[in-house]
Amino acid sequence: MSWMFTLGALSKQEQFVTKDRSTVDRRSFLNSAKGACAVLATSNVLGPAAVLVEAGVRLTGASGAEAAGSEPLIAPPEIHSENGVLRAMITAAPGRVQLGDFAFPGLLYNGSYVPPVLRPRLGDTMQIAFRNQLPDDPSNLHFHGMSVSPRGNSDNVFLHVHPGDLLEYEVRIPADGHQGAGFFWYHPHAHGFVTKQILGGMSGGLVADGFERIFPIVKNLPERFFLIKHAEIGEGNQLISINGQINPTVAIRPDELQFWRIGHIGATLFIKFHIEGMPLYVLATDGHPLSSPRKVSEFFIGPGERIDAVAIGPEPGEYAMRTISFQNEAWRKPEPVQQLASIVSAGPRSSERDGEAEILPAHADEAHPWIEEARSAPIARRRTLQYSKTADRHAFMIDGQVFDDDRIDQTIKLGNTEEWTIVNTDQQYHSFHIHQTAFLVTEINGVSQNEDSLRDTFSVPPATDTEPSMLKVVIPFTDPVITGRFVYHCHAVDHEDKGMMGIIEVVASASELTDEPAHCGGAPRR
Ligand SMILES: [Cu+2]
Repeated sequence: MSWMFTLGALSKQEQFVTKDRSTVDRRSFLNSAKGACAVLATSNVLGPAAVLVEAGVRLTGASGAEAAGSEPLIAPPEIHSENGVLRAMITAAPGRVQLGDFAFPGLLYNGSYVPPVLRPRLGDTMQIAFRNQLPDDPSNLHFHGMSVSPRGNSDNVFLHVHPGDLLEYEVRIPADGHQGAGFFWYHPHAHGFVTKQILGGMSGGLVADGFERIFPIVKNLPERFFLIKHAEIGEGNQLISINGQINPTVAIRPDELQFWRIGHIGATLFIKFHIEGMPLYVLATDGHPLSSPRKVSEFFIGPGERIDAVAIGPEPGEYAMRTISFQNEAWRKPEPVQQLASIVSAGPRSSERDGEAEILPAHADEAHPWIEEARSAPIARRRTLQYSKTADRHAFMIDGQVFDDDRIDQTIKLGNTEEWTIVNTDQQYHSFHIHQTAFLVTEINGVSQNEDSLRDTFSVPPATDTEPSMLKVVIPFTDPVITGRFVYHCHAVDHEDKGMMGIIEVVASASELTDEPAHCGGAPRR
């Protein structure tokens, strides 16, 4: 499983374990200790909930005695559908963002760093009026992970909404196609402007409701969103927030079951994290159910990836959700450890539920034939994509080319299932994401994977000094609703903006090759 990769875990010598049990990458610690404003992680100075950052950067969030229990995790606002229609107005505009002690000029949906979670049901239509009030840049909406039409004013990333314009999206969510109930998200997709806009705050959650029909165990459980974003705070450092909060407190009772929906809806950062002393029971990846829950204690989550899981309230106490430092880009030091949240287990013990003994034997109730189809379909064609970059890191390429919105890179016949191999020649993580369809991960660096769920985004490990890395996926292009033109790309969106994206066209027949403008089309109106 990608989020369980062995990422070359830090060796004992590379770790520096402080008295308060926080484990800090030694190099980061030493770098931090060198600086004049270094914050030393000793139990005398910082409470267990403190955030360790590098020299020159202020300690953000709560510190010291006031660290634990600083601010309860907030629930994002939600918009539900009524009578089969989800109506929303989303306006993109500049606005100020405050994350703990750190403030910056953001780019926001509806004035909020945590805009509404859209909650349609299968069979519904989303009617979303999108207004671009950004001063300079085009934008648009993409519904990440949804198996919906890429055409017209549906999930069409080739539409650009220019400043001052409004576009009315209408996205029909089929009840009888591949789209299932699960956790997705929305964000801008105007090539060249995506990083700036997502980093500014433009992204939100999207749930196709009905997951309790797949896993009845989540029915009536308290549902919590963990919407992960990150902001650049200077000197290459990132500040990770959850629901726009720095190190919020998550309350749970001992033995209580909660349904956690963890989504990385940020721009570029690959994150490894764990909760000290507390596993999670994963039910779905990228909105696609596993056949049965899987107990996991460490997660790797790249930009765009999601995890649905059940949490069980541990014995009373405080449990830190923290990043684990790891080497991503070969040429720069790892990100320092950051505390993401404090899980506080307290209150009367929950006696209604049976904990792990109840969760582990659960099975997905609705058969999920899509993964079976991906496993058993004959491979109609094999393709290889090679990821690379220029030495100055200004251009990121697939097969030696940067994105061109006038070029179709792959033409595919509807109904085919293909095997794609992504070869990463670059010594950093990239990811593979394709619109409109999920895929099955079958092999990583020559090791076959026994995946129990589909993905729509998957992190591709860095190349070594001597060898590229390699990801193999099986992609079913079998749902008629996806006929049309869409894209695949690295979801570290700075790489996408710099060219690491290609265009695919799924054709039902020769006569259906083009029935719409390739880009900047549609009918935006003022
Ligand atoms: Cu990338």
